[in-house]
Amino acid sequence: MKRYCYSLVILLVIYSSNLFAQQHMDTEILGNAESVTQQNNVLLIKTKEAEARVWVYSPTIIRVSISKEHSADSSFAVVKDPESTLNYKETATDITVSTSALTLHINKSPLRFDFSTADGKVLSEDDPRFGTNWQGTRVVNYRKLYKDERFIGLGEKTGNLDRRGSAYVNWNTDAPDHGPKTDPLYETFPFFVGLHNGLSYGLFFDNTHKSYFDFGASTDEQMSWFGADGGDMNYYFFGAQSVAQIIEDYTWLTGRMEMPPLWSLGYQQCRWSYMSAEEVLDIASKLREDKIPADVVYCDIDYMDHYKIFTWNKQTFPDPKGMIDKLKAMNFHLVTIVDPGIKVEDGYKQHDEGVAKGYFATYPDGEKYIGSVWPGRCYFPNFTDKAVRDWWGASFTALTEPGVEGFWNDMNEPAVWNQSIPWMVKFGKYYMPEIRNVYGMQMAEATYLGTKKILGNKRPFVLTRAAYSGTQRFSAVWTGDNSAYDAHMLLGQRLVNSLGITGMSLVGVDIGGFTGNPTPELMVRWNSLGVYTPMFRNHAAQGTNYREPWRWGKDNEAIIRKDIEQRYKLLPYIYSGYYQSHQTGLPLSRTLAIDYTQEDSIFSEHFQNQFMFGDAILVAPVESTKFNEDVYLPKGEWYRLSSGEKFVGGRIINAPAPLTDLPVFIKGSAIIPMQNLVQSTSEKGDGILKINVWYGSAANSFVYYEDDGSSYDYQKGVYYKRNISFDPAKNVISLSAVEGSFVSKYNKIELVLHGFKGHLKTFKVNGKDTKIWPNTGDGTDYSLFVNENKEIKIQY
Ligand code: NBV
Repeated sequence: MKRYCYSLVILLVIYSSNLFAQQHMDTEILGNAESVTQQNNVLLIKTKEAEARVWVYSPTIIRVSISKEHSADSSFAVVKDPESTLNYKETATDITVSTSALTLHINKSPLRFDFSTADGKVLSEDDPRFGTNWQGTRVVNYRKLYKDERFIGLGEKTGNLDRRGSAYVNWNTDAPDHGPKTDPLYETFPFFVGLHNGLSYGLFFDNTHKSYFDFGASTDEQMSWFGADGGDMNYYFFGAQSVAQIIEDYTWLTGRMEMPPLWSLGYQQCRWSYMSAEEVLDIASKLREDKIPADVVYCDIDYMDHYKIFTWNKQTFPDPKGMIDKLKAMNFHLVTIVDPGIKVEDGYKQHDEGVAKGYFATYPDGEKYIGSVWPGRCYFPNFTDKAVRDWWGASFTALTEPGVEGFWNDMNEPAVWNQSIPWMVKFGKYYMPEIRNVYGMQMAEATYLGTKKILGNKRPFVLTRAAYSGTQRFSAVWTGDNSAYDAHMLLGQRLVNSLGITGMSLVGVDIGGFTGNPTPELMVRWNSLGVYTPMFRNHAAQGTNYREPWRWGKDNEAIIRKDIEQRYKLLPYIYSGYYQSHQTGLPLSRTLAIDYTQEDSIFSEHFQNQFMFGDAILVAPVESTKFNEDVYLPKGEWYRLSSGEKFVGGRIINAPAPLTDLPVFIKGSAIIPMQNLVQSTSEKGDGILKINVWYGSAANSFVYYEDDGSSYDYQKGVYYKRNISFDPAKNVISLSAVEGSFVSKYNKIELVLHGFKGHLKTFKVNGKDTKIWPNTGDGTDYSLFVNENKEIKIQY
């Protein structure tokens, strides 16, 4: 018996140690370079275990991809091929790849990749001990962490602007009730910018699997690391020496937004849900009646028949075209929601077609995967397949025929009730873990390209909740289900600013907070911040108090109205800002880390929410319970927009911040085109474009851009563009000759000068003495009209 017991114990020990051996994963190292060859534009470096490939995309972008088994080289994010020639030198110990801007130094034994500027300043290096290695399918890259290194980026991530000491996971997640620290949220942007020693670099880890970024959070400050559950160590390294230029390079690689429809930049009124056509029309009429400028109303899920996508509820929305025609007559555009889940129901068009064509996600044995969402049991389209995207895109006729022009993609993480989709579920050739992070982006692509095709030459507006790098090519994003409290308002601003670093310019938050009920003060304050939010949408959850501007009493409504009016006055500037995003990728809302990277104060917790709205407007968000606020003004000259008071920057000021006056500052030498009030973007207005210039000691210029705001004709040269410049050294303001064939909707240009007191002498337009009149009694603001498409030179 005793012997029997002993052998049982021994057997158990052997069994459990086997179990351990099965569970234990060794760390596999990358090893040493054994062969180095060039194949066309790729440098191939083989080790015993793996292969590293190096491409030069441009003088400032080098790609490294390390894999044990490189599969087909495809990317959901990247739209460019390498455009520069590969230049490298090899010695017994090293390989050096160089461009005019960047040097990649590769150590052969062990294989390590270190980047520096062309003149030898170290930008970022592998951790010499660990570099890239694997644990099972998990691949990780360990990097040196510099003492003063800061990190910004990763898109929709909570926490501080400076991500040093924090760790994040990318795994697109429906995150209702998230707080200022929740991670992950809905979107994946595996791109960050590192800053140290006055230098900058960017790194885009193009891997769609669940991924991890650790900026010194867990490593006793020894190193930073990033990695993923599967796929390759495939990254693009950006070596430009400014954050703006790195963003430009990142969006060159992953694409830029097209010009958005002008109407989508106006005020948008939403709610889950306006329950009937009558209610939608009432909301629109009331906005007009109360003279709240607005352009958009939304239909959330309740417009559908049992939540079936591409249907209308016949009882509550009996005549969608009739309703939309009435909205159009009031200058409104309608946006409707669509979710990815297709109800399992025989006889429902999208169900029957999708089943017949095999367009839905399946278990490995081919059985269709079913998850429950709004409509009940649902199938999920495989948006990674072009045929499925085309089919999905073509289905939008059900919405476009009655006149819908905006398409809101929700629940596309994808979200299913109380469950996560099993790992074995297949979307075509991809298993769920590889595809989850791009599912929403692929849905947005299908929606954008499909509706663009149906609408002909009209720009659709697409808004998505889930996203991956490159989504800017197809869609706007919003930050999901936020909450009605102050810290969430500030968090939202950081999310918007951070999304800007990762190429997303058209970004919104639910103004007022989706869940919970804002106090009147919070509503007013958040609305005033909404003026300076790229997408300006008021939205609220089912069961919450109504949020429309008139629900807050006459006095508050008056403040809300005045703020929304300011948004409409700024539209010429805002639209030109989107032209910048379209051309260079620079976002409309910019963390101060873009323009004022080297000023330490901007990273402090107190000032990290401040941002530039376009080139020239600095906004300091303030909680609704505070009526003055410390604001850090970066180096330079600033004017408080509301009072004209001038400040010298590089210091903290205490700014009065009543609910009627969010602290907004204009940069000295700013050039800001504005218009007089209109009630919607469809209104013609009084035809006056007001070019505002604030006096400053530095020369400045601004590209004013205009087109029809609704078609793609701008891509054929039908736009109106001119460069406006201000040169205080020569006392000259000039407007270049108009470029492009579009006829501006403004037939008069009014030049409005601010803060020019003591700087004005004679006044000549193209050499001729011209009349100028004061706008204010104190001799600081002046106006004059100039009307010519040719170059205009104003000497003052
Ligand atoms: O469609 C209803 C809501 C929508 O209003 C919200 O903006 C989304 O983020 N949607 C989520 C589904 C609600 C699930 C509780």
